Amino acid sequence: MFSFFRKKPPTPPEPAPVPAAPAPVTAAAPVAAPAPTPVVVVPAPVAPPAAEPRKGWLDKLKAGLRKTGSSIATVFTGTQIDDALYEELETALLMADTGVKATEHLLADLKKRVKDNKTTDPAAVKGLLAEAIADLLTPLQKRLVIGEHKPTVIMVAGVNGAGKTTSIGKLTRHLANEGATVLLAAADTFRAAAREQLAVWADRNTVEIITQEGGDPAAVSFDAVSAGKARGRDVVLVDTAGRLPTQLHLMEELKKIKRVVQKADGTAPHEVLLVIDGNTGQNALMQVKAFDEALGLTGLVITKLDGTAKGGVICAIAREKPVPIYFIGVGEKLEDLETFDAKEFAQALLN
Ligand SMILES: Nc1nc2c(ncn2[C@@H]2O[C@H](COP(=O)(O)OP(=O)(O)OP(=O)(O)O)[C@@H](O)[C@H]2O)c(=O)[nH]1
Ligand SMILES: [Mg+2]
Repeated sequence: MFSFFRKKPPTPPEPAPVPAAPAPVTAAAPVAAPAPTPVVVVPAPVAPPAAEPRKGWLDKLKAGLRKTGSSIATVFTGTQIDDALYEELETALLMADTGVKATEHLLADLKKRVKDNKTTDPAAVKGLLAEAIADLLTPLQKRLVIGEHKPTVIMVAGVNGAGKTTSIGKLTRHLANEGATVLLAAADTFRAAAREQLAVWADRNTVEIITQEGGDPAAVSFDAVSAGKARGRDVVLVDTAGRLPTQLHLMEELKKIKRVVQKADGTAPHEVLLVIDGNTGQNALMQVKAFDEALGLTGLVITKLDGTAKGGVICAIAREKPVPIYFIGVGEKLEDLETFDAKEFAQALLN
């Protein structure tokens, strides 16, 4: 069983039919009075999507991580479990961006498992390693919850090109498909294309975008959260411009967005997500630490694990800065965003 996100409590459906779709993009800043947009809110269906899409997605993840998998697999092709095997494994894990601390942890854990199981066959050690990795990653496995607050305000940050807007687009479509009304704040006011990029993903009936070309990102976010509250939307997603943690003035701007969102809704933001390009290697851990210090992260989205990403950095995050991973991206299509499953990921990493 699998659900993309959890929704609670479900909103009772309105019987009114949806009329012809209005223009998908609402440029409204500052926000006017609550718009009587006739939107039918359907409770999230409990039934999970068919297993097939997830299988296709898993195949992409496995293909992306194959290089890591095959270099780790060669470690277990010998006939003995000895120091040389552990040394080779240490190298393979470090090369996969696992980092020193997580690698040390995994080796110690693995040795214990080998001893406890009285394992003598190197091939069986690979299975034990998969279990050790899955156990390390399990604390990161968490579902995004929608519906505890109305709207649930989700702020999204990350370095340039990490995949923020694409991931927001995919998430928006998933939410809209399940009947949630979504309001997007295009707080990336630097690029005119950012709004159009979001609009492409927007579902005609259930998604609106608040934007202001060249405006202040914090003001746009404030307007969006106010509008989300006034219009009774389920989710407000705030897309921010990419920035490096070393660009201190831009990090200050992010903090300001968060403060201003809080002003619009005392309980918001309910989620602060960091989007990380899976190819970033060990630098990903630094990004988690820096953005967490500035914003207090509640979750991560790891993208581009379909490319040349090595995947081990997720173990480093689990060991050194455990922030839940809500979603993983393995491509540019809607179905290429999926929930994170520790066991599945461990197996994909060692396939
Ligand atoms: N292969 C692959 N490409 C991705 C994935 N996610 C995003 N991309 C691509 O990465 C590029 C950057 O994505 P954006 O969503 O624009 O990134 P962003 O973080 O919003 O970028 P800025 O707003 O400029 O900081 C685009 O070409 C996306 O199609 C993924 O999971 N896999
Ligand atoms: Mg963007």
